[in-house]
Amino acid sequence: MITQNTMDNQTIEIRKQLKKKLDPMRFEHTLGVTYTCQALAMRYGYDLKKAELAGLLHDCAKHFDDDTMLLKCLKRRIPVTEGEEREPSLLHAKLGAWYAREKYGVEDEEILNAIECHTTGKPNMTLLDKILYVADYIEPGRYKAERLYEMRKLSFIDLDLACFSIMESILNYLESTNCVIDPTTREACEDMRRVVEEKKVQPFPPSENVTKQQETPTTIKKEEPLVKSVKRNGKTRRRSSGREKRRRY
Ligand code: DGI
Ligand code: FE
Ligand code: FE
Repeated sequence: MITQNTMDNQTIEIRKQLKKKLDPMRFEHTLGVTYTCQALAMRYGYDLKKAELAGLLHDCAKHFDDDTMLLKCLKRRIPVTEGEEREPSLLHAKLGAWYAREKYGVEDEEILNAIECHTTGKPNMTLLDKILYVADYIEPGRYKAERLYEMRKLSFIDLDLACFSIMESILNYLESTNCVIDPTTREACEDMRRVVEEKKVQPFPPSENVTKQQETPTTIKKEEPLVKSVKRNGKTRRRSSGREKRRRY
């Protein structure tokens, strides 16, 4: 069932709490992600209330420093992977899901899972996982993310393709730096590549598409190539995005 009444007491209370805990920029980002989650939920036929809660709470543990996050995870027996131990900032997603359940009273597993995987993604992402992952990248307050204009437009045309393109672009960036890459970040990207490739091989005819939640790439008229190529020494190569700026605000 699609819930329409989203601005209820729970939402108002969560907003109040988050406004106190998060710094003003993070709070604004949170609201941006929330509205974008709801817009994508409208586009792809998902529950607006659940999309709202996922957006509101996705960064609710972002204000802790690395050591505090590690300690909190150990104390609460939240499993920490080797990648997370080396890059504890990734833990804000897992810890956020814990806070969403224990402190903000969210019981819905779909919402908690979406919060938990919002930074790295994961294989077999659900519709809400993808909505949150994409919204986090394209929300209106972002301005440093790579190919934002293109990604914002694509997100409302083909969510899978947008999700894959964002993952690929983040992975390219991470590979261009010396930072630790969690295996889940790579696995998520490879899985979305497979999903996008499979849709290309087995497209639904547009007439059968009306009941589907997402359009297939074959029904889309693209104005720009998604993967930009450059010619060098007579050979066509993919343009490296690794040198472009990391998304920060
Ligand atoms: O919390 P936000 O800043 O809104 O965004 P986020 O939760 O997506 O996480 C911030 C960064 O984490 C983002 O720039 C991409 C990065 N990231 C994703 N996977 C990995 C990663 N960073 C490292 N070091 N390793 C990863 O595997
Ligand atoms: Fe985050
Ligand atoms: Fe975020």
